[in-house]
Amino acid sequence: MATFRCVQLLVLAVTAAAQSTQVLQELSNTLLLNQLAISNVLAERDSGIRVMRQWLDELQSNITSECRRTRGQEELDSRRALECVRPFTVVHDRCIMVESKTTGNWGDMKKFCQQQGGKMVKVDTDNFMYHLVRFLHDNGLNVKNYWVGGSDEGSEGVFFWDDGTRVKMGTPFWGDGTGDQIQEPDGGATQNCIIMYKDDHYFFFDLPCHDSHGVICERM
Ligand SMILES: [Ca+2]
Ligand SMILES: [Ca+2]
Repeated sequence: MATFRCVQLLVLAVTAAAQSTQVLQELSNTLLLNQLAISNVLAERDSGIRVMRQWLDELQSNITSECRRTRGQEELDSRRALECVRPFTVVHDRCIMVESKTTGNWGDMKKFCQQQGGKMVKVDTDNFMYHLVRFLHDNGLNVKNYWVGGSDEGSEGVFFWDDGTRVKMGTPFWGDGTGDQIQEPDGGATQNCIIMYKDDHYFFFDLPCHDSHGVICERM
């Protein structure tokens, strides 16, 4: 009887031990799963942080280069403003003087610009031309025609600026007449000097160089 009781107790102990082992195994599995989940979360977090860091680096780099560009432009503007003193004034990064009171032929007005420490203006981009014409209107200077620094004197039909570069032809620089709709330049050998012509929105016209008009000068 005593032996049977011992066997019973042994069976119970073994069963209890087996149950404990299973519980431990289940706990271990749960722990492993949790570790895996945490690892995934950490990996995702690290990946997110990496992306954020890259994004912040790019943002910082963009801000730095934009600051440099703005600072450079401001320095250029203020240097230009310091250099560009009366009677000249800054028009779209160029140093300009518009003379509407003194008038003369193309050669006389070329000398006039030199006496002011500049030379006749070179209008070589449509952007600058737009701002120059706007400047004339904004400052009540749209009352005269103005000589500019281009001519085809000595090279009929081929216009050059003072510095030897070719004058761009066609639109948007040249006008097309005020009544005849003929594309300028149209004067052949009788018209060799370029003017910004008031009655055609200040587009270029070739006119006789001995005519008397105002001038736009530029300080380089
Ligand atoms: Ca000509
Ligand atoms: Ca003409």
